[in-house]
Amino acid sequence: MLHIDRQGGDDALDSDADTTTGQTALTTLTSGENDVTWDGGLFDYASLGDYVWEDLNADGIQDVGEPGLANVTVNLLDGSGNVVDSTLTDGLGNYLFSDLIPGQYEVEFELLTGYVFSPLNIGGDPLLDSDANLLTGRTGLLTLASGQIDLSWDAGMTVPAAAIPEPATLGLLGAALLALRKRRR
Ligand SMILES: [Ca+2]
Ligand SMILES: [Ca+2]
Ligand SMILES: [Ca+2]
Ligand SMILES: [Ca+2]
Repeated sequence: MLHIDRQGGDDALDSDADTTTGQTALTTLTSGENDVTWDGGLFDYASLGDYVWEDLNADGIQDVGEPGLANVTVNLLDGSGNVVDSTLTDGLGNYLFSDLIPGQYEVEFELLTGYVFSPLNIGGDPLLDSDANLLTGRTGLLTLASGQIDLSWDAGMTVPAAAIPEPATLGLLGAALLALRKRRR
């Protein structure tokens, strides 16, 4: 029989029974233990982060002097594309999802108003590049191993050059140029 739950509405809580099982197991551990049993095996929780920055020169690389961006919404998706957690970058542009069961995830960065994403996967260093798809803001599926702390999932945002001149200013400038041309004829 179909059951439609109209209460709660928190997909993150009800979408993954395995997650619930894993977290229930954790509550039975004595303090100091970090391994939990899941699907018959042992694992350590994994973490995922960690940075959104303003890519001032729009080259897709985290350069010295480029600041972090605060209050950027970062969503954590499971391997099926469901949002399982969400957070904001702190004052330094950092974010972190911790206590994660090893497996497949995807990170989704929400673009700040007036910005575009930096070009992704530029240069050879995954710790210094941007990983957000220019259209979706998503990293693509990534895999976390047991105990892994992967801080290589970052996003650069930049104010597009074309957006810097005010349209109204351009209009006035255009009108002035037209007037000049007419006077010269
Ligand atoms: Ca840069
Ligand atoms: Ca990358
Ligand atoms: Ca990266
Ligand atoms: Ca990083």
